[in-house]
Amino acid sequence: MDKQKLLEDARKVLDGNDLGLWTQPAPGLYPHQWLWDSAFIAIGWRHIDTNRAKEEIRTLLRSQWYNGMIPHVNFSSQSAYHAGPSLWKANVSPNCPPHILSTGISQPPVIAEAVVRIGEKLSYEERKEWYNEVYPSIAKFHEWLYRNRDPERTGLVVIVHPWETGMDNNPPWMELLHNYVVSNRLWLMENLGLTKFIERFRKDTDIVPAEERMSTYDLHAVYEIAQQLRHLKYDDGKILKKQKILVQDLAYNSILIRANSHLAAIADEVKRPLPKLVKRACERGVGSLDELWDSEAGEYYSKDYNSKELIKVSCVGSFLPLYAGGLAPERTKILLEHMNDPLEYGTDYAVPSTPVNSSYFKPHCYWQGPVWINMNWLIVQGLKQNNMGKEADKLQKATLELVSEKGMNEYFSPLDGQAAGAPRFSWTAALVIDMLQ
Ligand code: 9WN
Repeated sequence: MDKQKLLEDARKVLDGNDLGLWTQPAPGLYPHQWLWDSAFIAIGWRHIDTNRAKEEIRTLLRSQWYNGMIPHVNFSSQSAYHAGPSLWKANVSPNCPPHILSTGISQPPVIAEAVVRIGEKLSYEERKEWYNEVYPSIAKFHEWLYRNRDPERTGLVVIVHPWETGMDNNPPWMELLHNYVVSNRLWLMENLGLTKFIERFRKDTDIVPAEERMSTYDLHAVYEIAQQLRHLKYDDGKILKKQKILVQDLAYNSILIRANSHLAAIADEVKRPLPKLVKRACERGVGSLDELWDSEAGEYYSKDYNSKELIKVSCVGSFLPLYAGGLAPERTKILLEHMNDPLEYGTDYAVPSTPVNSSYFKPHCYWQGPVWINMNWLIVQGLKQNNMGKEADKLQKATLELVSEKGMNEYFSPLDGQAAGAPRFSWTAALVIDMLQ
């Protein structure tokens, strides 16, 4: 692997997608600012220019709603996108500031991680200034999550839309989606055989082949859920009472638990109090995930908030408790066995987003099989913090080799490494830069 060339290629992708105050994830397909993309992207930018990395986060924080929510997409008005402002009409919510054009949902809270990583590159004084600047918004965001999305104070927040997970068509969510009739319109579309016809009007498949994206049925189900949330004016209280598809999502909560530790470290450095609910979440730490552990399967799962049942369908999110914090060594060992088992996640190119023995597995289809570089990055951090340094190094090296061989794509087949999705994908480039340092 030619590390210098890889670094230069990654740098070119970031430069090419840089729009000054923020970075588009991929030209054409994703022309706006996404929450977790920008956090990962800032983790790359910090090695090139810390001011530019800060700007990425500042732009994101400027899209914050009055109630603390940071939206999953911050729209730049001009560019066409398949699920743009007219789907969301976010200003039906009194919480959406009038100058903001955004979606009405959020995405995994990787922001505190990015803020701390940028902080590592600054002098003590600069870091304090940086932390003082961003702390109030991030604390407000985490507080919103616990106040509005965990009203029963279970320690696990509820996710209300598959796009909030960032892993759009991941199997546990699709399992729920297929078990409920999302709407009559969708039922008719499927049963009158209209799906094929409707497929012609998709915008995303003009750019990426249809077999690498969500199915038309699933995509329309996802649009329908967005419309249902819009009708409820994005009021979390009403959403948690009325919606059928609500999940205490494993990956989301794992990321949030790690983010809380970062937030606590920031608060400590700038001598500010943590919001009470966040402090409580910090005390619970990875222990909150215990109720998602299924000892029989030796696996963590997401939970259906309405039925209170675990959704016993595996996806790459199963490994994110490693990222959340220090797990009991027996659990880490069991998770690694799943990761290395050739019948599950032990593919030639690691780590697949869905295990090969799952009925959902499709090697090129989005979050139902392909390897994603952000997932590998999160798992590498998780392995490191669980004293699995050798395994972390191995996965990091394999990840860099994969991108070096196949390109800066959005995702890759776990069977033969074939590149798929959008080319010149920003977080692939940013996290490659980070791993190369
Ligand atoms: C919907 C931008 C985003 C990522 C998500 C990824 C994909 C959007 C889409 O692109 O989702 O949010 O249009 O398919 O699944 O993780 O943040 O890169």
